[in-house]
Amino acid sequence: MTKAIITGITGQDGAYLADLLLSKGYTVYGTYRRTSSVNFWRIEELGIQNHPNLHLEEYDLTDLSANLRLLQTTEATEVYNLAAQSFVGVSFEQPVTTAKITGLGAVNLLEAIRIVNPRVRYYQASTSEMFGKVQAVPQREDTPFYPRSPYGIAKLYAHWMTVNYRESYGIFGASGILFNHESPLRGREFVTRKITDAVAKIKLGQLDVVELGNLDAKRDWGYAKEYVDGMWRMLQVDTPDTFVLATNRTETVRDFVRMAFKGAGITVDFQGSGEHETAVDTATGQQVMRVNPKFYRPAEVDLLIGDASKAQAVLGWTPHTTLEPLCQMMVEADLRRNTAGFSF
Ligand code: NDP
Ligand code: GDR
Repeated sequence: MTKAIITGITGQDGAYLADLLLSKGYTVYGTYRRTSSVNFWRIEELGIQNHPNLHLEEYDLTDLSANLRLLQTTEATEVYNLAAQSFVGVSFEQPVTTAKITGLGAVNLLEAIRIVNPRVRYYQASTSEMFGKVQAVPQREDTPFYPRSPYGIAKLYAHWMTVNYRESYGIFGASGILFNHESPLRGREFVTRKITDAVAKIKLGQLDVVELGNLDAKRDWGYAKEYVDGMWRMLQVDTPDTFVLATNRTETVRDFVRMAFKGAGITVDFQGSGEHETAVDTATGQQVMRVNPKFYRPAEVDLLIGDASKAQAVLGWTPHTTLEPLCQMMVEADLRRNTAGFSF
């Protein structure tokens, strides 16, 4: 029975990956942080919180001794490093914390692997944010990086450390450059879930209007459940490498707003521009979305669209869920939750 560590099991990808590995017969050690109110709602929604092969380990990525102990006590042979301060917006407010967790944290884990068991296979959760101010369209593994946020810069450091441990010590370090991936388990601070949750509340009469930032940003949005399968595949091949996972389609935040309202049976019209842009329900004339510049970022990533043909050729990985059904799935989940009177 293969033993795997997933750092960040309380996050979106950690929950889906745990579900996948358990279904493959793995023993999973999922890490969570000691906080005053630990939240396991995602693994509860997936129904795996009491799975006999799932072990929850209290842990912090920034503590080297915790990483050493985790490697020693679990004797895991696969490590998926998903833990991070992953919100780009917050990284501008907390650049040092982001660097410590998202950047240096990965090195703690790589060092623990080097010391405890260099044969462990390591997955680093890299990101399309490393492309930042994009140098080519679409972005591939060989596209030059130009990160535009403290988060993107911290992730680029962790990415290169993974490559360096691969080249210096022969450690099996795989780096997945994943483009945005969403799901009903997405955190509400990220734009897609912020929108679908607000749309559900507006539909149910619990909210009047949602405020957003830059509507012109373009993202390549896929389905998280399919992306964690790509992570697993990266650790099953003979040679560690770097792979892009993406859908090769890009849409604006504005398009996603329109799609989400449509999913709840509301047609919207966009009016005005820039910080005065609004969206109005065509049936009622009510304003349901407006721009608030407080959600603008000091530096923005304008356009992301990825080319995953290397992952397709080497890993046999392809995305299947397109944005419309993904958005619909998220709207319906948020309608259900808000009807029941709760939403995480
Ligand atoms: P989430 O923000 O949902 O989850 C992040 C996880 O990291 C949470 O479990 C969080 O715990 C944990 N964490 C944060 N700080 C620490 C710490 N100091 N020690 C231990 N654990 C910590 O992210 P996603 O699931 O969306 O993403 C997973 C990974 O993939 C992240 O590294 C992200 O940066 C990266 N990524 C995500 C993409 C996406 O579109 N989702 C795209 C590309 C990369 P807690 O619940 O306690 O906060
Ligand atoms: P991103 O995701 O920054 O791409 O990082 P996010 O959903 O936060 O932003 C996407 C785009 O939407 C614009 N935007 C808003 N964003 C948020 N959060 N809230 C708003 O109100 C809002 N209005 C407009 C943003 O400016 C941005 O252009 C995600 C994270 O999961 C990272 O961890 C991951 O590495 C990348 O995706 C790939």
